[in-house]
Amino acid sequence: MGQRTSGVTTSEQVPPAGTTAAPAPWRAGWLGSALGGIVAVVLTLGVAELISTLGRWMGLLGASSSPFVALGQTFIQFTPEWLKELAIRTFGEHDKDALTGGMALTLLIVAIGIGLLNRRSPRLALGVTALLVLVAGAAVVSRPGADVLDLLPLVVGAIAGVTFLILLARRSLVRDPDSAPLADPSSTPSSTPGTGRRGFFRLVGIGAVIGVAAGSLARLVPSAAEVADSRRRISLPTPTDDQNIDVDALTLDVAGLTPFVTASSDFYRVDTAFTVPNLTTDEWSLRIHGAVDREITISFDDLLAMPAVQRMITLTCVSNEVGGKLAGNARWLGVRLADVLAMAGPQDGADCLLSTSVDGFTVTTPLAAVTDGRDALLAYAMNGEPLLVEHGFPVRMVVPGLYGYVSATKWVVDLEVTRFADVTAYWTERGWAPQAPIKTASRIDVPAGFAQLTAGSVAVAGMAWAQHRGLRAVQVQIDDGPWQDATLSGEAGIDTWRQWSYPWTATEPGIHTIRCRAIDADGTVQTDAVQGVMPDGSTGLDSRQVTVKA
Ligand SMILES: Nc1nc2c(c(=O)[nH]1)N[C@H]1C(S)=C(S)[C@@H](COP(=O)(O)O)O[C@H]1N2
Ligand SMILES: [Mo]
Repeated sequence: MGQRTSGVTTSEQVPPAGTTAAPAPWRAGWLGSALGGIVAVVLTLGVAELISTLGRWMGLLGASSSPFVALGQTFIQFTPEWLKELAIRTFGEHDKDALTGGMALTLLIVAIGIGLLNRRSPRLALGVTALLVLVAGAAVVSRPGADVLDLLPLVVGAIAGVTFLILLARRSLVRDPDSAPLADPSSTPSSTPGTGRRGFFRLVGIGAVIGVAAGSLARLVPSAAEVADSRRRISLPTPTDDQNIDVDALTLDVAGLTPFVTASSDFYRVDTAFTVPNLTTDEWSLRIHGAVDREITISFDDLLAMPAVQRMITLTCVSNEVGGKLAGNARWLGVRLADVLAMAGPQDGADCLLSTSVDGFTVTTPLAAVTDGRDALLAYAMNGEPLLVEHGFPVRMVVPGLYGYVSATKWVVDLEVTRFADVTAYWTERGWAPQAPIKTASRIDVPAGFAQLTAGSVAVAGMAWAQHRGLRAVQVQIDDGPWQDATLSGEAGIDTWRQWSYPWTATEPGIHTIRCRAIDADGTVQTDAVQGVMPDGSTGLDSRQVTVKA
């Protein structure tokens, strides 16, 4: 055996006896080996953490699929009560940090141990590693609610770590009496590129970078589990100002008609988010700046502490075709946008509110629409529950009377008071109109197109809206007959849609066309001029062709 010096400074060593002809093989020192072990563990846990985060984010894995979390929880579970109490007494609120620190220290010692073993006997190092992976795996699957799939992050992480250890051992080739050679002894390892001292430390560097990058990436993306937890923990304030709408009293009873209130899970969804932003209430804050007297930033708790307002408001997408389904009605609970803006003090000359979501989507809204007294809200709840993540959790904008792309910013984190002359927004940059009030619309829900009907009484029914103007009437026309008034459901307010129904006595067999149109509260009749959705919303009348059987 050649003389071993310790430390990373070791470079060339005396060749082991019996290999005199070959160039001197290099062998890592104690420090280098320990470092290798640490990097192997960092790599294993970093990769596992990233996969666990991605898996939870996609809803495929549970919280315990993170080996670190599973180990910590298992540790807590097996800690005797007296030790737990001691920890809480000693560290107080920081008892979890103390646990994390303790675990990190334990892992560090284990990592150094594996690194040193890998120097002397790679086989033994792999054996010990396998044992540790088994322990971690047992911790993962024994967590309540865990299943076998939750092992995936650990398994992939362990494969990365073990591969790393094997490669590392090959970089410090030495014929060791305790372990079989890992490479062909007749080769000249230290002269092969990628072996020897340089190769060893390059590999350690690469492993460290991958491990740390994977771990940080996992930290950057708060997992869906965390957001779900944040959502569960919210206790919603009781509205100080509520419309107290009796939904049943407003609802028409016609089979197949769209419900007056849209269930949150059925609400149409339109956004540019490939994956929904995951933002916890702790991470959320709203900055209000631009042409204001004082720039402010408010937290989620600040928002909850403000007077809470609950309003029924119907949202509509500009991309809704005539007769389309891109509209939904919900109870929104939140704070008046005007109240929040007033805290910052918008200055004269501004006419635009530029809002930005956490994923960079932008919206320009007329400042007047937010301050003219209508129920423009910063909403944090929908139908009595915190917003669903897809619908903007934790906070979104809702402005009655404007299409979503100019008003309804989800995951909103920034409000800038500005001028339309100075800014553009995501969709207005792509040719859609900067000013886009919702157009008066009506649609037929029943009967379905091309329905085969039995002669007699036929229920024709549907939805109509003219947000922030209100509806006066909905009318129905059969073929080229006169326009007849339909029955309107009760009115929750001028910002919500209404159901309508018309009892048609279908006597003549054959094909018939049913049309509908709405008249807004100003008396303006919905236009029959056909226009596509671009640039500011579709127009035209909805119609259905049906057959009355003989
Ligand atoms: N952050 C963000 N907010 C957004 C959008 C978006 O793409 N990103 N789309 C807007 C559009 S076009 C509409 S119609 C509404 C739809 O809201 P909903 O998905 O809750 O129904 O959200 C608006 N808010
Ligand atoms: Mo939209």
